[in-house]
Amino acid sequence: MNPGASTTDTIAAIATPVGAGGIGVVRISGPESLWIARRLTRRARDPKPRYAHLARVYDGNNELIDQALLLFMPGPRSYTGEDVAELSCHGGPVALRRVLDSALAAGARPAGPGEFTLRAFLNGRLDLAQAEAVADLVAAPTPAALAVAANQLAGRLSDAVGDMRSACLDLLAQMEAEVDFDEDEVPPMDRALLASTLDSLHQRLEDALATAGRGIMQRHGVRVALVGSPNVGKSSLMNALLSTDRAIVTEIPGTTRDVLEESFDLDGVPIVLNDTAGLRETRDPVETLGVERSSRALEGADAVVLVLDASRPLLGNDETAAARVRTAAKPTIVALNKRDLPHAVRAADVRDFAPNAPVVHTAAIREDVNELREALRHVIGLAGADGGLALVASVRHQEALTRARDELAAAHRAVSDDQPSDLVSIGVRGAVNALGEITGESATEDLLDVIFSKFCIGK
Ligand SMILES: Nc1nc2c(ncn2[C@@H]2O[C@H](COP(=O)(O)OP(=O)(O)OP(=O)(O)O)[C@@H](O)[C@H]2O)c(=O)[nH]1
Ligand SMILES: [Mg+2]
Repeated sequence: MNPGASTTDTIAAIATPVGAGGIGVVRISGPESLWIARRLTRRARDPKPRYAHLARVYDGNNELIDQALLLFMPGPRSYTGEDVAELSCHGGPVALRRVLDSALAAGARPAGPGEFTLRAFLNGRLDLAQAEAVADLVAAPTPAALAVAANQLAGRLSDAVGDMRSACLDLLAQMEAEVDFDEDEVPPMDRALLASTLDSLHQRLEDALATAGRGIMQRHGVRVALVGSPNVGKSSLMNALLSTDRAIVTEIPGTTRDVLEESFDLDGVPIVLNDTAGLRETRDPVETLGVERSSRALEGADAVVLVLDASRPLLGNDETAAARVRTAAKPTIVALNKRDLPHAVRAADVRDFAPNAPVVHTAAIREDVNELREALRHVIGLAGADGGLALVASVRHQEALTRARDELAAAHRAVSDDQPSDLVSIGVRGAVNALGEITGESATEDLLDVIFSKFCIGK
């Protein structure tokens, strides 16, 4: 897909997921879409705009393919801003493929990933942050992530960014007038007022950025690996956290051979749990492979739970597992499991296992994992965080806002150092550009390519 491509051609795609479904939609957008839709449905007259017409759909050889609802939405008041025709067919993959092929034979070309939404952006129907929200909405892993995406699509982030950008543009206009005209034509800006305006913009950026950590976690999830020596209860803890019997549990050490992965929702943040094979020296070739995979899971994790069996004295394998966890240097929680049994290990005994890591007590067998949940909230920064809806939920937006904030800080320093307005304006212009990357005013073709290539086809 080339974001710079003209939007004068007509694109078509199956907009619903692959497989059989109640309904499957073929979407067509561009100047030829009305003509193509009429051709496919053999309609003598134009369909009424935004009206569902029952229609038979034929291929190029006049063979009946399906019966569908035809919906025609003329531009510019359509999703893409162009003429859009949608055929809601019976959702069988063969029928849909044939309807699409017929649209292509009639002159459309296959749409690239995200190309409908790209056109919506290029035609000014959505700004870039809203276009990204479309993909996030589709992919939202939890209700909290969905709420952030829905609000972003509704323009919550765009409005905030747009406000800050236009405040910066106002400042720039005043400063440029000051540089271009004599003092008697344009009086110089009040420096104290300029400094306080920059201050308040800086604060608004800080406030937005303060929501980014939580927002990004809600969008991507947090990967947590359960590691430890064999038989300590890693798989049982996984099951307890998920409240299911996902992992096989037996009293035989070395039960888990492969890394298991499953998600659960912790305060709206998707936690991707990895249960791993117990770490120990072994000659069993299958177990050896499992232990290697455990190490990779440890490396790939955002946080680690080091699981120990508190009902028996610590063993060499526990020390080895702890050493690996220390080397991985990830945020860590130590779980002393099997607290329902008489304990042989206390929190003080394992202080050196993972210095500074919180130590919690669990009894996976009784689903007693509240302390672990609470420690997870703290370790990933959920505890104490403002539970409100995050404004910022992507690393791209976080980076652009950070740049805008730093540019404004530079502008503020220039004011404090009594620098002339043209030097102050460099930082303000930098902030305008950084903010415009979020909403798209200053987005390059390469950036658009990166963003839209992540979309699914048909969106
Ligand atoms: N009493 C008690 N037993 C537990 C607890 N958690 C796990 N167990 C028992 O400990 C044994 C091992 O549990 P698993 O969950 O398979 O341990 P694991 O760490 O996944 O073991 P590997 O996969 O072999 O590394 C099983 O017999 C469990 O029933 C607990 O909290 N209390
Ligand atoms: Mg296991």
